[in-house]
Amino acid sequence: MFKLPNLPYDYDALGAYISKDIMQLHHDKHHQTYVDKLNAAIVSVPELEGKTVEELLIGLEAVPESIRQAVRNHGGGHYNHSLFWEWMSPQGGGEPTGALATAIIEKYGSFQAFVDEFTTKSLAVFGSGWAWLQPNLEIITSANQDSPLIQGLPAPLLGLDVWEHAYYLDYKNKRDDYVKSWWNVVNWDFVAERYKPVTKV
Ligand code: MN3
Repeated sequence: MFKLPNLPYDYDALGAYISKDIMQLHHDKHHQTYVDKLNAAIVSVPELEGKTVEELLIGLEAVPESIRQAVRNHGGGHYNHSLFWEWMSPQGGGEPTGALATAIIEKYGSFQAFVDEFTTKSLAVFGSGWAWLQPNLEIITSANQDSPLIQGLPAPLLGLDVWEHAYYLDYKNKRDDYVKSWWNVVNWDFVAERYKPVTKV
C-alpha cells in the first residue's frame, strides 16, 4: 500500500510564499486523495502489488486498462507531489551552484533567462498541469497529473505544480504571482542531487 509521505518541514515553514493553509490542504487533502485512490485501484489488480509508483508509471501501458487511467492520474499525483514537497524548502531560493549552475547558464545564457523561460512555460499551461526541468535541461509541461515518466522520459530534476489548488487560497487567479513567489523556496540542493547522475560519465 502506498503511504502519504510526511512534509519535510512544518506546514507554515514556507512563510509568506506559500501559506500554512495551502500546505495543509495540498498535502493532507489533495495528496492524501491521490494516495487513497491509487491504493483503491491497485487493490483490484493483485499482480501489481509490490510495484513502486515509478515502475507503475514507466510501465503504464502494461497496467490493465480497467485501472490504467486511475494509475495515470493518482499514481502520477502521488509521484509528482512526493517530489514537489522536496523541491521546496524554507532554506530554498537563490540560485543553484556547481555543475548544475554551469550547465543551466551554458544552455540558457543566464540563470535569469532560464527562470524567465520556465516561468513563461508554467504560465502557458492551460488549466491544470505541471512544468518540468528535465535532465537534458529542456523545459516541458504536462496536463493534469501526467508525469514525464509515462512519456518514456527520464525523471524530472524539478517540477512546478500549477493546478489552482496549489495557489488559489493565497494568490486567487494570479498564477504569475504564485510562480514569481515560488522561486524563493526552490530547493536547489535537492535539484543538484538529482542532476548528479547526469554528469557522471
Ligand atoms: Mn497539487
